[in-house]
Order: sequence, then structure tokens, then C-alpha cells
Amino acid sequence: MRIRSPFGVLSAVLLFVASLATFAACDGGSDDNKDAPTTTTSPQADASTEPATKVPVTYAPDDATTFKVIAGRNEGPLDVEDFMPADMRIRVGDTIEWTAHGFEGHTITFGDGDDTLAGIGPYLLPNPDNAAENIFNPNLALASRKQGTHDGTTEFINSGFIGVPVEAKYSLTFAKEGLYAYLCLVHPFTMTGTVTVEPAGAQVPSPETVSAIGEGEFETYIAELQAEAARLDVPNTALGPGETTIHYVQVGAITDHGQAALYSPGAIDIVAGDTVIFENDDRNFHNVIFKGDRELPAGIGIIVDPEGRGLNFSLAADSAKAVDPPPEGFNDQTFLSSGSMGILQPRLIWTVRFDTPGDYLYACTIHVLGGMTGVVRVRAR
Ligand SMILES: [Cu+2]
Repeated sequence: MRIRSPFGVLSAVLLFVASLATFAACDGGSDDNKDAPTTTTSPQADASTEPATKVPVTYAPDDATTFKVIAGRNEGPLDVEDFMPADMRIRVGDTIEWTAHGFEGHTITFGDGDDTLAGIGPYLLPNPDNAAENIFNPNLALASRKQGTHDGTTEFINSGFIGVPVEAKYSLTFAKEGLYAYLCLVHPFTMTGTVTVEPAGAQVPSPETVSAIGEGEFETYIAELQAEAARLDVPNTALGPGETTIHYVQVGAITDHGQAALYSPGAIDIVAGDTVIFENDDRNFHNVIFKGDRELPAGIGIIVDPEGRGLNFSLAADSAKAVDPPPEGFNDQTFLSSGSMGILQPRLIWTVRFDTPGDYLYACTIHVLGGMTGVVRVRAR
């Protein structure tokens, strides 16, 4: 889902259904092809933890061990949204500690496929304390009652949102052999993983090897995002009516492992009378808000659970409501909003004509934490 739109509980439900399908597909099997393994220094290299880069494989000590997995990490506007490594092999009594930090929260969620997750309900609910907001369903956003140990039953275990606005860790100890599928409820399209729990004493890669693989994957995935951001950060224009030009701005960018909270190109120089077409055709949702002479409206608020089950987030309904059509005499002092853009959002494309010279600053209120801003500089014809 990414953080869901304040509009469209229906959209959220549809997306939620999609996420359930993703989970079901991954449940009980690790057919999720991550990067193909490359060479390792050991002929016994473990095929279930596939290194993205060359990593020396050593093996875990016999006693109960903690393994660290990266559950999403960002560098500025580039957000890797994946479990690194995604597929783990451990032994009964071992613990996995996930570390999450990004500009969208993550969850580590184990369940019983469709049945348990279907019980969560819709992604978004009206905020009972503030009619101007939606909040995430607490079943999704907050930690489940059951924590600490996965005992092999199919009970729902959820970390709740972690990793935003600050880095957070989450641990589970595995008490029973088996293959356990899990996912991030916020990013089910990229964040799925498996934990294979073998008998105590089995030979599995060491925590150092696991961490090296995870760090290597992070570097690979960041490089992919950098390359995609660079590819998009070039002027993209077409002939418009009369002597004018149409300028395309890509809203957000994705790879198979994450997203870039960027407008591409972030700054454009145009001539009065030109048109800008903003487009977001990906799975994340964004908006384009010209704040004009106002403060940028609040996008997301943080709600601390009074029962200590973590953080929830509110979404200001106003923040992403489209101003349609753009007001007469639109200039750089006028508030104007695309509303929410993306697949399953009210629009993929938003077209704005700029007739008045000025510097038009804009931002995405969903990704202010990622610094998602842009500018259209309009000079006289
Ligand atoms: Cu955004």
C-alpha cells in the first residue's frame, strides 16, 4: 500500500485485497526470486540466503544466536523497501532482529495466510477523534498482543508500524521447526520474506554472513534507485498547442526493491503559456501541492497508542483533496492540489497550465519526510 490515501477507503480495501493475494502466494513457499546467487567462497554456500555480492560464508555457533535483518532503510529520498536478506535459515531457539528505518513505516507480520490477515479489515478507518482525518486500521498499525516468540502456531504476530520517524528494532525468537512466510503490510509488493527454522544444531550461515548479505543487497538496491532517479532526471518535453511546450514531470519512481520520493525533473524552467503534465503511474501514492501563500497542509500525523502498542498515523483528508479545476488567475501565490495520484487513486495524470511568471514551489505531503519537493520556474513569453 505505501501509506494509503486519505480518500478512498475503497481503494485501500482493493489494495489490501491485493496484498492478501501477495501474502497467500508467498505463504508456504519461497518462490520469490530475489537476485540470483553469485559466487561465494564456500562450496557449501547456503542457497536460501542468496548474496547479491560476494560474501564469505561462515557458520553460526551452536548456541542460540541472534541474526540481524534490515527491514527497509532509506538514504534521503531513496527508500529501499525490502527485507535484506529476505530468506533466512535459522535453528530452533534462534532469534531474528529486524531493523527498520525509512520515510514510510514498515511492519513485520506473520499470520495464517488469508484467514488471519483477512481478519485485519480495511486499511483505513475514520479517525474517531477527528472527523477531518483517517487513521490506519489499528490491527495493522499497532503491535499484536502476541509477541516475543513464534511458537509455530498460525497465530497472527505483528510488529505494528516501526521505523518512522526514527529507526526501530523488532525481535522474534522461533521455537519450532518450520517454514514461516511473513510480509510488511505497508509494502506487500516488495517486502515479503521467509524464515526456515531447522533443528537445533543445524549448520546455518553466521550472523556476520547474514548481515554482510543484507548490507550488500542494500547497496545494490540503493544503486538501482540512484540509477532510476538519474534516468528520470532529464527534461522530457513535447510540442504543445501554438508555440507552447508540454513538460512532463514524473511523480515518484520505483524499482523492484523500493521507491524514490522525487519529482523528476525536480526543477523545470518553462515559459508562460506552457503546460506541465505530472504523472504517477506506480504503486505508491503521492500528491502535487502548490502551497501558494499558505503553509503546506499537514499530510501525516503521528498518534501514540495509549495502550503502548506503538504508533499509528493519521492522514489529513484535506491535504490530498484535489482543487478542480485550477482557479482562475492561478499564480505562484495560489494554493493548488492535484489530490492523491497513483494506481487506485483518483488520478494518474494531472495537467496544469502556467500563464503567470513566477517560481511555483510544490511538495508531496505524503513524503515530506523524504523531502519530496519541486519547483516550476515560469518566465514571461
Ligand atoms: Cu510522495
